[in-house]
Amino acid sequence: MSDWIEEIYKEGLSLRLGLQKKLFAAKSEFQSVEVFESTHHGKVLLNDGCFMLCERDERIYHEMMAHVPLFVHPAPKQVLIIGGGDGGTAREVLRHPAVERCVLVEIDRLVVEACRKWIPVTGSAFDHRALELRIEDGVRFMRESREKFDVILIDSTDPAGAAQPLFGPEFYADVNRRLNPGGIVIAQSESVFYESEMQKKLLSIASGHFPICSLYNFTNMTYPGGLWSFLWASRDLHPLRDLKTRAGMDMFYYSEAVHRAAFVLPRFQAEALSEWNKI
Ligand code: AG3
Repeated sequence: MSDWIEEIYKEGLSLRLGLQKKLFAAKSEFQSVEVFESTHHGKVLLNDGCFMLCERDERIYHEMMAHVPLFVHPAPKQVLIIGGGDGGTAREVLRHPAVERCVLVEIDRLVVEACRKWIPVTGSAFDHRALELRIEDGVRFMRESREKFDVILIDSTDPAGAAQPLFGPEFYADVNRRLNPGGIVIAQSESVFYESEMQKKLLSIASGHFPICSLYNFTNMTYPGGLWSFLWASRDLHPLRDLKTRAGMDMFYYSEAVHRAAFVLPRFQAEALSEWNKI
C-alpha cells in the first residue's frame, strides 16, 4: 500500500486510509473539497484536509445527530440544520413523519455539489420535497432570520475559518432567539480525547442560555481520537426523561439503549465538564 488519504490533525498526530482513487478535488472561497474512494471505508469526503464523512460509517454520526433530539421532541415540525452540506443529517431528519419542513443553511455550495454528484448516499437528501436548501452563511442567517424552529442542528466542521463563530457566544444568543419553546439544539462538539478545553468553553456558553445542557458521545473511527461528541441544549426537554423512541425505523447505530448510554460520559470527561454538564 503506497498511497494514502491522510488527515494531519495536529503536529505529530494523523489519521490515514488507503487510497484507491481520487474522484474529485476543487477549491471554493471557503475551503478545499475532495472526494476519494478509499480501500476500507468507501467514498470519503475531506474539507481542508479533514475527514468529514466516510460511506462506511457516516450513519453513526448522522443518526446520532438527528434521532437523539427527534425522538425526544414531541412534535418536531420545523427543523433547521446549519452546515451539513453533505446531506447526511438532513436524510435522517426527513425520516421522521412529524417533520414538515427542514431548512438547511450551508455556506459552501461546492460541498453540496460534490456530495450530490459523488456521494449520493447522503447527497440525494437534497432531492427531498421537504428540504429547503439555502446557500448562505449560517451565522448571518441565525442573526437576521425571524423564523423559529423546534430543533436546531449545528452540523459544522472544526472551529476554524468560517466555522469558528459557530462555537461562540454571539451565535448561541441568536440560536436561543430562533428556538421555539420546548426546542432542542444539537451541535457537533469535537474530540472527547483531544478537545477538552474547547468542550468546556462550548458547554459554558450554551449552559448560559439552556439549563438542560450535556455532551453525549459516539464512536467515529475516522475522526481524531475515535470518540466524538455532540452537545445537547434545551430550556425544557431532558434527553433521557423525555425520550419516546418510536419503534419500526431501520437503524445502523441508534437504538433507545444507545441513546441512553451515549449520555454516560467516561470518567475523565465527566470530571472535566462537571461544572456545566447538567442533566
Ligand atoms: N462534520 C465534521 C466533524 C468534524 C470532523 N473533524 C475532523 N475530522 N478533524 C461532519 C459533517 C457530517 N455531516
